[in-house]
Amino acid sequence: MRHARLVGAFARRAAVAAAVAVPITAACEPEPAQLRATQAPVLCASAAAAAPAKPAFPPPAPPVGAPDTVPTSKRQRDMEALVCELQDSICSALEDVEGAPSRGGKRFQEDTWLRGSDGHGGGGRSRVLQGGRVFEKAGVNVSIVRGVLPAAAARQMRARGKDMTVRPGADGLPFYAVGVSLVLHPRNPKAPTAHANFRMFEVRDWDPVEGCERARWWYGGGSDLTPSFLDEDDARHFHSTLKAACDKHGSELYPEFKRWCDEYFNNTHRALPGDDGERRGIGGIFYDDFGDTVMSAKEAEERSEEGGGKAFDFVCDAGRAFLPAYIPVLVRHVDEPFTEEDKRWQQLRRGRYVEFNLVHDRGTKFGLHTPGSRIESILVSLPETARWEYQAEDPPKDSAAGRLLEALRRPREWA
Ligand SMILES: *[C@@H]1O[C@H](CO)[C@@H](O)[C@H](O)[C@H]1NC(C)=O
Ligand SMILES: CC(=O)N[C@H]1CO[C@H](CO)[C@@H](O)[C@@H]1O
Repeated sequence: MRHARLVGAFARRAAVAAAVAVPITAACEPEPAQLRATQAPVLCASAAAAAPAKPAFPPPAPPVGAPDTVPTSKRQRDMEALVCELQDSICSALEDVEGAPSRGGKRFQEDTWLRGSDGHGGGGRSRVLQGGRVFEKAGVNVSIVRGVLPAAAARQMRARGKDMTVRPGADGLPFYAVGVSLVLHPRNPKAPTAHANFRMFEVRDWDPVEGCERARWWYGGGSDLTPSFLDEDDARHFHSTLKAACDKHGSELYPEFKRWCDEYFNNTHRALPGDDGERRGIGGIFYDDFGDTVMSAKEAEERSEEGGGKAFDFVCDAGRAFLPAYIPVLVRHVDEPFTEEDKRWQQLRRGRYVEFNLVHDRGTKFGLHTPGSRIESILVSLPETARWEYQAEDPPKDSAAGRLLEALRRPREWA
C-alpha cells in the first residue's frame, strides 16, 4: 500500500521532470548514464549475504525518463538502500520498546513527500512517533534530493575547505544528497535523547584548468547522546559500542571522530569567560568529508559501478552500531521513577538542545538555505516541549544533574 502510493507519486513527478528536464552539458560531459533501474539494490559487501531483501526507496523500478529520481551509480544505489534499511530497523526496534498499542504504545506515522515541481528532484520518507508511552517525539527521516545548490549554500562548503567553482554561466552547483537522520526524545527525564545521521553528498563543479565538469562526493554523519543526568555506565556503553564499530576500520577513527563530536556540538554562545563552553550532550562520533573523492565527471561516469568502497563499508558499520549503542541505555531508564524537579531539569536541558539546533547545526542551516526544502522535516529534530528560565541556577555539583553539567563543560574519555 505504502509503496503503491509512492510509485504513483514518483510516476507523476516523472512526467513533470521529463517535460522540464534540461541536461547539464559541457565539452567533456559523458553520455547520460544508463538507467539500471531493474537491478536489485546491493548492500555493503560485508553484509550483502545477511541482508534481507527489502524494497528500497525510491522504489527499485521507477519509470524510465525520470533520471532525477533514479540512482545513477552503484554508490548511490547502495547508500539509498542503506538509509532505507536503517530507517526500517531503527523504527521497528523503537516501536518494540514503545510497546503494544493496547498498553498505550504509539506507532510511527509515515509521510512521503516530493520536492517542488520546479525541476528539482527527489523526495523523502519521514516517520514520526509523537505522544507515545516511551517517546514524547521521535523522528526518523530519509531523504534523497537532487537539485542545484545556490551560491549561498555553496559558500558554506567553501568555508569548510572545499574549493568549488560554479560552472561559467550556471547559477549554482548540481548536487545529490541522500541521508537518514533521527532524533529521539524520550518522555522519562532519566532516559537520554539520541541523535544520529548518515548521509552522502555529491556535487558537480567546474574544473577551470581542464575546462570540464568535475564530480566529487563524500560521506558525513555520526551518533551522539544527550542525557539530562549523568549515568557513567550509559556513557561507557554508548561510546564503547561506537568505538568497536570504528575500530574495525582503523584505530585512529574513534579518537578523531569523538573529538570532532565534542567540538561540533558546542553551544559556543554559552561559554563563560575563561571556560571551554558547554557541549550539547556527552558526545559520540561525528565525521564529515569522509572518503572525499574528486575526479572528472567523465571518469566518474566510467567508474559508476565501483560503489563507495571502504568509506561506504565504514558508514554501514557506523550506522548499524546505533541500535546496539542506544537501545540498552534507553531500556534501562524508560520505567525509572522521576520527580517534577527532574522533569523541569529535562525541560531546561531541552532548551539548550533547541539553542544548538537553531543557532549552530549545519544540517538545519543547510536545509533552511535550500529552496524547496520541507520545513516540517528540518524542524522534526526539535523537542515537543522545552523550557527557558531567566538565570536558572546550576544544580548542586554532587547531583547527577550537576555531574552532567560538569561532563558537558569538560568532555571526558568514555571508551
Ligand atoms: C567551545 O566553544 C568555546 C567558545 O567559543 C571555545 O572556547 C571552546 O574551545 C570550544 N570547545 C571545543 C571543545 O571546541
Ligand atoms: C539527513 C536527512 O536526509 N535529513 C533530511 C530530512 O528532510 C529534509 C527535507 O525536508 C532535508 O533537508 C534533510 O536533509
